[in-house]
Amino acid sequence: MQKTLVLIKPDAFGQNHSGEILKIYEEAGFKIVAAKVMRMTEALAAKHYAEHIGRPFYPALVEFMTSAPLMALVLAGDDVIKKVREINGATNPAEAADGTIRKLFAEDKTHNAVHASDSEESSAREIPIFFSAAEIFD
Ligand code: 3AN
Repeated sequence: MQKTLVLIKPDAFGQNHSGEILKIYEEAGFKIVAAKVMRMTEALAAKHYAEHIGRPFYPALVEFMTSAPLMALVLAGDDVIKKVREINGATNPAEAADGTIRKLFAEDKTHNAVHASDSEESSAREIPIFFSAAEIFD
């Protein structure tokens, strides 16, 4: 079964939207095979967002992602990587389609409620940053 890493970011988690967000993923047919509440450190952010180090938005991104707890998840299901990206909506909430999580809960390109892996390569890289094999029940 295909797997993807999802983060319910500090904005959506702190505003108590995680229940609604989990419901959206579950109703779409995906299984939660790992979950934890945690606070991202700067070192973890540098690993997870390695491709963005040096970009103008990187400092604000790290400041936000380390500012408060988040919920990390692994979701499993058919075509879960692509489908969860569709359910999440565009990175910029102003461009996110109606009914997407970012349309519902995101404020701007930094405070955008959720993250999901964008490819099989990304999910294989990202999942072990957050979860050990023993924490994943697939
Ligand atoms: P996505 O999360 O939609 O895959 P990425 O991987 O391009 O987007 O970017 C990772 C994160 O970096 C985004 N979720 C967002 O929080 C932040 N980000 C990306 N582009 C910008 C930008 N132009 N301005 C501010 N933050 C950005």
